[in-house]
Amino acid sequence: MTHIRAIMILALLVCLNWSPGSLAQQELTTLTTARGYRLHIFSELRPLEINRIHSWQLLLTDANGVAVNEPDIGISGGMPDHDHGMPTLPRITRTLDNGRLLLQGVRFHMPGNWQLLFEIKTTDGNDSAEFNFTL
Ligand SMILES: [Cu+2]
Repeated sequence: MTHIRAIMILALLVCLNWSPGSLAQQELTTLTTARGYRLHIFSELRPLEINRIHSWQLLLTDANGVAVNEPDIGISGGMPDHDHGMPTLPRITRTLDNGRLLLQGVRFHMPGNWQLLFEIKTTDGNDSAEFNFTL
């Protein structure tokens, strides 16, 4: 009986895509609108804090979980409820040894609902993704 319960819990965790690593690294993901690619966000600041400038790492993977080669990603965003943008202009500055893109200059200057927009160009065409969160 306990075995069955353990297997059920394990199956549930697999369904939720849970792993100790992703939790510790605070990986956040969102799907792209056109191709359903997954954009993984790894924040170097965790939990996120108000007014702390920091970097994110981005990784784009296809439906098979394979990293998409050399995507060009532009970032914009702001607070839709307040009708203002971001206080900084975060930009991807380089590709890291682990294949992730380094996004520098991330800062959120007030609590509330934030929306980030990613314009994505790959060899497969143009795509986009939206990432919403509350601080
Ligand atoms: Cu605001």
